Formats: sequence, C-alpha cells, structure tokens
Amino acid sequence: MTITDSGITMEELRLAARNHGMPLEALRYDITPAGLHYLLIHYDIPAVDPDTWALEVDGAVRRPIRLDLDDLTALTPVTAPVTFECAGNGRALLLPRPVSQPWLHEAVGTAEWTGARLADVLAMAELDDDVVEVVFTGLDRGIDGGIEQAYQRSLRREDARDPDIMLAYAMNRQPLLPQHGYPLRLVVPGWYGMTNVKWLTRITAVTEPFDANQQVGSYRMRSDETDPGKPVERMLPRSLMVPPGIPDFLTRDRLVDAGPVDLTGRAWSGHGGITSVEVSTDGGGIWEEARLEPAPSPSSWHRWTHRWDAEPGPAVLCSRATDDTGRSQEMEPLWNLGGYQVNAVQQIRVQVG
Ligand SMILES: Nc1nc2c(c(=O)[nH]1)N[C@H]1C(S)=C(S)[C@@H](COP(=O)(O)O)O[C@H]1N2
Ligand SMILES: [Mo]
Repeated sequence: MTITDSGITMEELRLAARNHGMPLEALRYDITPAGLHYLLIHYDIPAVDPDTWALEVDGAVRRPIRLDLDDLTALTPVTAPVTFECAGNGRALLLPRPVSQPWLHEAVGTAEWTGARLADVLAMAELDDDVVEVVFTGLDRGIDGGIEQAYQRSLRREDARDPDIMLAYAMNRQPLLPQHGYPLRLVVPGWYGMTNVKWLTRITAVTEPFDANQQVGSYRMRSDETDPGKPVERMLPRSLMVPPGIPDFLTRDRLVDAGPVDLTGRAWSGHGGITSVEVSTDGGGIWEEARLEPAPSPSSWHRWTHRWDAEPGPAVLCSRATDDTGRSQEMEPLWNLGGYQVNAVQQIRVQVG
C-alpha cells in the first residue's frame, strides 16, 4: 500500500501558528534565550492575577498547605540548565501524519530554571503512606477528546522524589513569561516536555493511579486505537546540527562554500549522558566520531563539533547520538498513533558551491 501525504490541514496550521519551535541556529547558545525557546500550549494562556494566585497542596496529605510566590521564593532555591523537548518533536516526519502539532525537529530548548524543590514542598505537606501518585494541575482549561478539563499530569510517588525536580518561578533569571507558565511551573529533568506543567495551581496527592486525559488519553506509545500503549516518559537520545551555510528562503536547502566547515550541534538524552555523537555527510553511509563536550549539568544538552572538508557537489548532513544506556537514533522515523518519541536522524540537504 502506498500512502501519500494529503498535505497539512488547517487544524495543524492553526496549532503551528500558535506554537513555535526553536530556530535551529539557536542551537549555538548553551542557554536558549527565552524568546527562542520552543513553545507548546494546548489550550489558551490563562489570565493570572499574581495578587490572588497561590499553590495549593492537598489530597492525601497530613498538612494541606497554601503557598504564595513569596513563600515559594523563601524556600532554598535551585538553579539548573534543563533541556526540554516536546514528546511530539518529529511527528510531522511520519506518514500517515498523526494530526496534532506538526513538529519537524525544532521542539527543543535549554533554559536555566530556578525554583523551589518539589521534594521540600511535599515534605512540608507530609504525604500519607498510601499515596501512589502526585497530580499537578494547571490553570488552563480546554476540551480534549471531547472532555472538558484542566491541563493535568501526574508523577508516580517514587519519581516525584527526585531532588532535581523544581517548582520553577524563574527562567533565565527572569520571572516566567506568560507563555512559559507564569507564575509557577513544574520542571522535571529528563522527561518529555508535557511533564512540565505550566501555570501550576494545585498539587494533589492521590491513592489511586491518576487516569485523566493527558495521562491515559495522550502521551502513550500506541500502534492503533485499540492499543492502550505504554506511557511516554523520558526523552530518547537525539542530536541536532546547526544548519551550516545559508538557506534558500522557500525550500530551506543550504548553500555552503567549499573548504573546511565547522559543523556543530547539541545532543541530549533523558536516560543518561551522551557517550558519542557521530556525523555523516553522505546521508548516513559513512559515519565519523564528532568531538563531544561535557554537558554543563546532567539535565542539559552537550555541545559537539566536527570539522568537515566540504567538496563541491550535493551533500546530506546527519548526526546521531548514543547515550549511556546504549540507546541511539534510527535513520527512519518509527510510526506510532500519537506521533511521539520520533528521534529519527535529522538530514540537512546542502549544495557545496
Ligand atoms: N498547563 C500546561 N502545561 C503544559 C502544557 C500546557 O498546554 N498546559 N504543555 C506541555 C507541553 S506538551 C510541553 S512540550 C511543554 C512546553 O513548555 P514550553 O512551552 O515552556 O516550552 O509544556 C507542557 N506544560
Ligand atoms: Mo509537548
């Protein structure tokens, strides 16, 4: 059976016009400037009144608490660069294309987040012994799968204990921008972006696994509608390259001068550190080891570089990352119903002139 692409739909275009990616040339920055960080908002940016906003911690806890922004900033702060990637990054490379936000490669960014430790706040509230998950609720509401809901995600109790998880009130040392979750968001290093609940207003300890839409309806690796699938959690390894040379406006194919070209990019994984990045300039035939720099923190991407002696003619530039666990990247995207975890190798067509 041959499946042909029916073209991007108006629904996808509407989503793409609201939610922008990180321009790939911004891979040059260790810390992505806030305005260049990718953006994904399922519903609308909610209106927040900072004077009345507070975080409620409730459910199966011995001491329900209510914290305003001053209470949260008074707790011991942590700051770390954390690489975010949307679980749908790469979705638009699939055929047939799952209809949702149509990302190619650019749903990524690394900001420096500052916040209180989630573990400290949970310790203040004292979870009951039979708590199995912690549910995070945002202020934004909408309809998904025909059901009206707030944006909500949960973490298993053991995962919520990670001391690196933040209740973040600053991005790149500034208060959060409205689109990135002002005044408070969750930041869970290593997990795909949907985990990082924005406009956080409530944390609820529950004694049964949480089954709302964003937990069981979306973000599962499913082969078809009848498959309950496995949850999407930690980021698969991925490497991206700064496209060298200059682009054609419409096709974005690249024009590069012949001679030595310093290729550079970033690589990350939510399963552990990156152990190698390889580069191919012939579309994945021959691979050479790139020079990999240490990551500034365990939750941040690594920088890599590779010298390429570009000879006149066409070339297809690729890079692929391998992590601590041996996970790596395939050349061809692996299809799944929701279009998640598509970490196929980026391919950049260039003409060397
Ligand atoms: N409340 C709320 N939190 C949310 C979302 C949302 O729509 N509402 N989108 C999630 C998704 S799918 C991603 S990929 C990240 C994107 O974070 P960013 O827009 O700050 O880059 O936020 C997550 N947190
Ligand atoms: Mo996402």
